[in-house]
Formats: sequence, C-alpha cells, structure tokens
Amino acid sequence: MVEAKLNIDKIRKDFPILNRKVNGRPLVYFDNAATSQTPKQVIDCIVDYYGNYNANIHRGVHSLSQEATDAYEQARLKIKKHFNAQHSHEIIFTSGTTHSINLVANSYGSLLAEGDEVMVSALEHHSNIVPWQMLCERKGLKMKVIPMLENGKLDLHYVHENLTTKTKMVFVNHVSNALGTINPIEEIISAAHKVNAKVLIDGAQAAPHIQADVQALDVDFYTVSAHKICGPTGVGILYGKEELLKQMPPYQGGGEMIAEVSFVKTTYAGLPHKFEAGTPNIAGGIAFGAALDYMHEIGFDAIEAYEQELLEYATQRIKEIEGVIIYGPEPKEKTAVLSFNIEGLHAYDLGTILDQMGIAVRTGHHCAQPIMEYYKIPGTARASFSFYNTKQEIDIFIDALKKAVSMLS
Ligand code: C6P
Repeated sequence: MVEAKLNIDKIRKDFPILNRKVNGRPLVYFDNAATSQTPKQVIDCIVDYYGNYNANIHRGVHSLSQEATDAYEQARLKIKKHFNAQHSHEIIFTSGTTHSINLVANSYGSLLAEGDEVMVSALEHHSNIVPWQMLCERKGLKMKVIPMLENGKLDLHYVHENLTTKTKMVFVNHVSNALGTINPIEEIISAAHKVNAKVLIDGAQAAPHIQADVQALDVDFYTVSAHKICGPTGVGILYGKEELLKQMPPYQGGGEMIAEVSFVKTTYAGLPHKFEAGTPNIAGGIAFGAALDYMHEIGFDAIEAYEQELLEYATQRIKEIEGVIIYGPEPKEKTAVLSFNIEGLHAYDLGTILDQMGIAVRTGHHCAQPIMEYYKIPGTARASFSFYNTKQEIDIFIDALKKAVSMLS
C-alpha cells in the first residue's frame, strides 16, 4: 500500500507545525492549495543562510557573497533539472506565480499589437486573468475565453474552433485552484502552436503534485510559486523558452539587470539577469531548492498516488452528508482538492465552525470568481490535501463537518 511506502509518521515529524494545537485541538491542516507547510529541512536551510552566509549575490568578491551566489545558482540548477528546462538561464527567479505572469504580460505582451487576440480559460485564478485584461486594455487586444463545463472541465471544442492566426497567446492553468481539475495542457499547447500562438501555463497548483517536464510539454512559459511546494513564501520562478526570453524587453529596471549604464544609453544583461532587477529573495531561492530536494527524497509518484488515495477516501466519506454538492471532476481527473457546499448552508459558516475544531479549510471564491459565477454560488468550502495528511485526519474532518451541519441546520 502506498500509505505504508510513504512512512507518514516519519514525514509528519519533519513538519513542526503539525504538532501544534488550534483552538485547543490538534491542527488538521487542509488548506494546502493556499500554501503548503514547511518541513524542518527547509526551515533549517533558511536559518543556515542567515546564520552563516548572508550576503548579497553576484556582487561581492568576498567569500560570503561567493558562497551565497553559489548556493543561489545551485538552487537555480536544481529547479532547471526538476522541470527539465534545457538551460538554467531559462529559469527566472520571481516573487511567485503572480509576479511571473505579470512579467510575461508586460514584457512579451509589449510585443503584441492592436487587433491581436489572446485566449484565456474560464478556470483561471485571478492572477492569470487580470494582468492580461490590463494588457488588453492598454494595447487594444481582444480576449477570448475558453468556456467551462458543468463537470468543471474546459470545453476543448472551443479551443479548436476559435484559435486563429490572430491568436498570439493562450493562458491556462495546469490545475485549477478552485476545483482541482487537471487541464489537458498537452492538447491545448499543441493546438495553439499550430496557429503559432505562444502558451503560458500557470503551474502554481500542479507543482506540488505533478512534476512537469517543460521540454516534453513544449510549453513556452510555465510559472510556479515555491510556497505551494514546501518552500517559503515570496519566491517562485518563471520558466521561459530561451528564444522567447531573448526577444523580450526587460520588465523592471534596476541593479543587476544591466550590462552598462550611462545617461546616453543603457544596455542590458543577458539571461536570466535581464529579468532579475534588484536584490532577490536569496534565502527564499536557496530554500526553494531545498524544498525540491525534500520532495524528491519522498518521490513525486508516491506523493501523487498517496494524495489520490486521500482524495478518493475524502470524496467517498463526504457523500455521507446529506445535501453535499461537490464541484469539479471525478477524483481521477483532479489533484487532491475537494471543493464543496452543503445545501442551505454558507461555506463561510462551515469554515468558521471547522476552525473552532482545529481544522483549516479555505472558504470563498478562491480568487477564481468566474468559476463561482458559472455555478451561481458565492463560494465553496475547499479542503485540499497534501502528502503529510492522513485518513485519520479526514475522519476528524468528516465528524466535525457533521457536527457543523447539525449546529447550523
Ligand atoms: N492560489 C489559493 O488558495 P501566488 O499568490 O502568486 O503565489 O499564486 C497565485 C496563484 C496563481 N495561480 C493559481 C492557480 C493559484 O492557485 C494561485 C494561488 C491560492 O488557491 C491563494 S489565492
């Protein structure tokens, strides 16, 4: 059994926060899609950086600066290897997915012209909608929206029927944060490339569960936030194909992104530095590498299989509750996200009562309002599982949910 393979007891000991109580009850943390918890290996890495070699990078000849630079660039290499990028300079450090998408929308977006079209999916997080809307307003572009279906999947007919030579970019998430839907990005990328459109895949929700291979996918841009994959907040990456990143103008100006500066003319550094203005989140970048090491030690295949077991178990158990409505596709077609409502009750009230019992879930629109609009609901309760969760925790959650329902009915 996969559960035994993972050695959950040992894994849970790596996460100090899982020992704490919330409102007098042992913490049951089911808000992993918002941010994952941090293992002590990653916490230790941050403490080690600040305690032993804190210095600015790419700047000093002194030893500390060189140690910090080496560690930061080692992390970039680990990330390159993890996503199977062809070159490490295709990995741009950012503050997270939101920053990565804004970078592409502003930089690659500046190469688009009035009358061009872009295509976005109805399943997106606001981070993959708003920067493009802002671009469309600025440049006079037309935005087409791939509709969603009742089952929480995308209407792929729309993609095939509406991609034209006018379409310059397509943006879709690998996995929906609100529903967990795993989108058929291979098919979308290949269809977009047939009309020469570039594709940005928002990998924020996929990264903790699925190891994406950017070369096999032939994706143009892929974005990730470290904090959803056992790393710290405030750091992430943009993967971009070298040929595209080279064509793109810098997004932000400042230190480190230049070759030479004068008041007559400034020239820019090569990749990846052209897109990394200012002092970055050095400890964060190094810790992102440590988080990937940690996840690989456990193994992405084992993680995915175990989380799938948790999802199937939770889905089956929650159906014991009368009036439960589950949103999104069947467990096999999504990551470990259970988005639900209970007829006649507000998700917010459920979340508040669950919190009183030590259980953390997210409630609301999950920064994906178009999905809520489609279902004509203000929001859902979302329980999202990680490899350090257990079936026993799901039992606690279901019991608590039953109590909450009887209190609110
Ligand atoms: N979703 C959630 O609870 P940042 O904030 O930049 O790290 O990630 C933004 C983001 C972009 N795309 C997707 C698919 C996401 O899920 C998120 C973050 C969190 O669902 C917080 S809103």
